[in-house]
Amino acid sequence: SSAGTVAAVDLGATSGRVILGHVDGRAGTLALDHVARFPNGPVRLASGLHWDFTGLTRDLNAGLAEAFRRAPSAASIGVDSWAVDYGLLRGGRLLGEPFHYRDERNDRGVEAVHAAVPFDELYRRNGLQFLPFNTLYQLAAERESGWLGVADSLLLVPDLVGFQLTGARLAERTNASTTGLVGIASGEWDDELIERLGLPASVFAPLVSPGEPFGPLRTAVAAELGAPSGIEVVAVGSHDTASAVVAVPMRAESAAYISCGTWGLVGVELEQPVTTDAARDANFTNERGVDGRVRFLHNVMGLWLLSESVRWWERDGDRIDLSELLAAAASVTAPVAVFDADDPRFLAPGDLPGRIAEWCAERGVAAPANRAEFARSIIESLAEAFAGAVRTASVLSGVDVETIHVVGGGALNELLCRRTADRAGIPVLAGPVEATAIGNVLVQARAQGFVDGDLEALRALVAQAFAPRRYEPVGR
Ligand code: LRH
Repeated sequence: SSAGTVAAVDLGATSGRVILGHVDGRAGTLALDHVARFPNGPVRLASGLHWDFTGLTRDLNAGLAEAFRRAPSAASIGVDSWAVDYGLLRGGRLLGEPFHYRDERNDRGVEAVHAAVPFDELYRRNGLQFLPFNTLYQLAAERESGWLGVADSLLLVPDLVGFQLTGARLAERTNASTTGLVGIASGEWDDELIERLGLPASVFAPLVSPGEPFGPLRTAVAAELGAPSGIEVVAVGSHDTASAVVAVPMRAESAAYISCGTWGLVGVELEQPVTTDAARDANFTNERGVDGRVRFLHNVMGLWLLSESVRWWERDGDRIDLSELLAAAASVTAPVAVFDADDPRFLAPGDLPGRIAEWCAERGVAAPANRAEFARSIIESLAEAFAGAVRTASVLSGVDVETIHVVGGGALNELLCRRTADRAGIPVLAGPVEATAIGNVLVQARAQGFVDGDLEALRALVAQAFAPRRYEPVGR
């Protein structure tokens, strides 16, 4: 191994970022340089809730240009974002702004898909938990719009960014696994399923695995960005959660992880999928990880519950200081409602405090009385859902969980980490916060030969560079 620098583009719900990663495999060091941060919120158009992909492209190109000014010898670029969303193209031209998965069009799609292929069978084929926004349901809704018939290609968002940068049409495997259209056993597009759902097989791009080349930059792009000569885009775990799991400093035989940002992805890493009836009924997913590992996990609603509540409270121009709100939540002494964080009513943007109050009213439970109590109720409900999902993951997979790793923004939330440890009765190791960017960087660094080894070797590097913070469980 040697040393070098790579650029990670991470498109999250709270922001998009360009981050440089400096990796020295011989010295065993890893450092991040945050180059650019830009908004990545959805935009509501007449047709529904969409990405602002055009604005995003402008901002991320500016971020990459700045990255190359700082690191003129950067070796590669890797792109990750949240799962399931895609753009449609014809002749290389994007057919409108991609839909955002929180758009409400999916319900019709679910019915149509399950009428054609019952969920039991889907689960046996693709191993995915039921989430109403999985790409296959979005596409069933899309079919009605007519645009799917016009498109000649479909690219998931990180692949769409890769296409803009390189002109290559490829589908990175970890993210492709979240479409519901990749066979769990084959790891390839499930052409029979695609046909039964009435989808055009020709729109799906060839699959590539993390670490494989995606392509060199288009000449015009390289010039515009002032890119180092010879720089290429490398496929990473382009599903953000796949990249995050790479950077969990865990021993997978005895650990669970919670990749906690907008979502709380709670599970374990396995060598083989678990698609038993019990796993299906518990709504556990088998997403494809880096190096062919399986991310056996459940989606818990996550910090969205808090951020969207804050957004609601701020809608009239109020400004809320998040750390003050969390401090107030930590000092609430009255018992607060613990609601079902998995309830689908919390998925769509809007009045989340109102929906939490409605959930409580339906059950005759006292609703939180002020913002501090709402925040506490959200944290307690998340901690309870996290603890429950860790127990279920352990039972279903046979992994004897001795530690719970919390990575992502949630690792900064002390109250959440502490209450998760308490409610699970298992120590929590918090950090790194930047797991997704680190996983993106490390897979590129390995492809460039800056580090060697399997995921365990990469995780050892992470543990050394970002020592986790430990929370011991104290009563429930
Ligand atoms: C987290 C995430 C998650 C998906 C959801 C759509 O950012 O990628 O793994 O289920 O977004």
